[in-house]
Order: sequence, then C-alpha cells, then structure tokens
Amino acid sequence: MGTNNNLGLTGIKRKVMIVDDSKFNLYLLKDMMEKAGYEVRTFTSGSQAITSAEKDPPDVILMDIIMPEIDGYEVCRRLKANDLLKDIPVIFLSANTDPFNRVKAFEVGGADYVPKPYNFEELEARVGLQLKLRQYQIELEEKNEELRQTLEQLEHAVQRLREMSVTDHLTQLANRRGIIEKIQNEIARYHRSKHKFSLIMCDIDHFKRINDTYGHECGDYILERIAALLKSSVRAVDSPARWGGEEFLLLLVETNYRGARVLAEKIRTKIASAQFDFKGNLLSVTMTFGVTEFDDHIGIDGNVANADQALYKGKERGRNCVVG
Ligand code: GH3
Ligand code: MG
Ligand code: MG
Ligand code: MG
Repeated sequence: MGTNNNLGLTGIKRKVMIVDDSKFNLYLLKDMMEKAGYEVRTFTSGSQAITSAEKDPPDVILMDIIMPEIDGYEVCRRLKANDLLKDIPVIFLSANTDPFNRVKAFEVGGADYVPKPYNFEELEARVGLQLKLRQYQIELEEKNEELRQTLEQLEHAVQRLREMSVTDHLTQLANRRGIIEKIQNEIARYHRSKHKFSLIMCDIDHFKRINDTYGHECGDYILERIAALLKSSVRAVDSPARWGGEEFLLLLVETNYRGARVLAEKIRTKIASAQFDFKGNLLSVTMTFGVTEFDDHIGIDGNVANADQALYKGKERGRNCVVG
C-alpha cells in the first residue's frame, strides 16, 4: 500500500526515524516499515536521535513520548528549535491517550498523534500523509524561491529601464528628462536651504561642418569626447547633461552667477585648446556658453530659456565665448 508514497521522485527510499525506549516496539515497527519499503533508523534515546538527524535528516520521525532520559515532547521541542530539523514531521505514538497529552503533542510542534496499540495500516497512511504534506511544503518553498528570484530580476530590469530613461545613450550623460529631474530636486533643496545654483547651456560651434567633413561617426566621437570633458570639468555633485543634438546643459549646485561664469570660461578654454584624434585627423572645436543663475519665479522652462537666450547671444557675437 505505501509503496507509492514512500518512494521519492528519484526512486530513493524515504527515511523514517523511530525513537522509542522499548526495543521490542522498535523491532516491530522497524520490521513493518521496512516491509512497506521505507529506510528505517531506530533509537532508544532522544539525544542520540537528534544527533543522528543533524547528520542525516530523516523525512519523518515516529516518536514515543515516555522515555527515561528526555521525553518525546522535549525531543520534539529541540527538533523544532533547530532550523535544519524543524520541518521534519514528528508523529507521536503513545499508550497515554489522555486528551491533555494529545494536545501537548501538537503544542510542542508534533504533526500527528497515534495512540498505541496502533493499527499498522492506519499508521502507514498517516506517515504517507505527512510525507505528502512535507513534499508540498518543499515544492511551495521552491516556487517561492523561484518567485523571489524572478522578482529580484524584475526589480533589476525596472531599475535598469529607469536609468536608461534618464540617460543619453551616446554620451552616458543625463538626458533631457534626467536633467529636468535633477533641476526639480535642486529647486526643492533651494526652497529648504536657499543655496543658489546656476545653469550653463552650451553648444558646439559649427558642428555641422564636422559631420559634413568627416562624417557622422566622427561627429558622434566628438560628442562623446566633449561629454567626457564636461563631466571631468564639473564637481561630482554637479550634473552635466545632453540637452539635445550638440547642446549640453550643466547644473551647478551651490554656485552663484559669478562662480558659474568663471567655470564656463574655464571649460571654454579647455575645449578650445583640446585636440581630438579621429582616425589620424587632429580636430579641435569650440563651444559657446550661456550662463544663468536660477530664478525661482520663472520655473524650469523660464530658466532654461534664459540660458538659451544667453547662448544665442554668444552665437551672434561670434561664438567661442561665454555670455550671461
Ligand atoms: P552653430 O555654431 O550655430 O551651433 O552651428 P552648428 O553647425 O553646430 O549648428 P546646427 O544646428 O546648424 O547643426 C547641428 C548639427 O549637429 C547638425 C546635426 O546633424 C548634428 N548633430 C546633432 N545630433 C547629432 C548626433 O547625435 N551625432 C552627430 N554626429 N551629429 C549630430
Ligand atoms: Mg516509552
Ligand atoms: Mg552648434
Ligand atoms: Mg545646436
């Protein structure tokens, strides 16, 4: 009857541990369980049973209650307190049928209580049920773990998507959406601390010529190099961003108009004197800069427009200059 239950999927015999201070009881039970196809280990002492279970956990434990050294309740308590052993179902077997003792069997963590003398068929059915329940529990835990991992992967993917949505693919700087979020954060900080901050809008001069002369790939390369140069020219707390095309917006935190102008001038010189080697062609570019200190009354668009207008003036004045 039990031959379906007592074989795992892999065909390995299910392991039953029997703990009873009566050798005669052990002998009888062992014989019956082995005939039913289980691998059986027997113990007359609870502490030896625990030691053995720690080394090689059984699938189910049949436990006598009244034993001389430590009683079955205490053995069960110790098993349940052990993370490695707590999920092994313990079935109590006892001649003591007092309801108080039965209840106690469940209170200490027992899975079932079978009165002695037992009917073997019934006992085996109960063992089979506990093994099945344990199997379900294991499968559920595995599913749970799978779900947890899937969730973790999803969280990573969402995080990655979020980063991508605020990052410019070519230069890896913040994109327009990214810099707007950063300006929004800075405005919130400004309302708390009143620290001034500034924006610099800058644009590569005559960039179209680069593309026209050396090709789009070269244009991309210059954009990447300019992005790196901008990034290395500002502090880690500042944010350089690609506003669009060959136009960049820099957010300078805790920086007033004068500070921003000084920095823009520094970057302008740095770029004008840099040489970029594209496939053996030594190229240089200049940039024009529009500087504005944040004005809390005109919103993000108004402030960006101010920087843009300053930049436009710079273009009109002949490029490669700082205006604001
Ligand atoms: P100005 O000094 O007035 O700014 O002149 P400009 O030539 O830089 O400005 P214009 O707006 O006429 O041309 C910008 C050029 O930038 C045209 C466009 O093809 C190029 N561009 C924009 N985005 C990219 C890009 O991602 N890669 C490359 N290679 N070129 C780009
Ligand atoms: Mg006993
Ligand atoms: Mg340009
Ligand atoms: Mg432009």
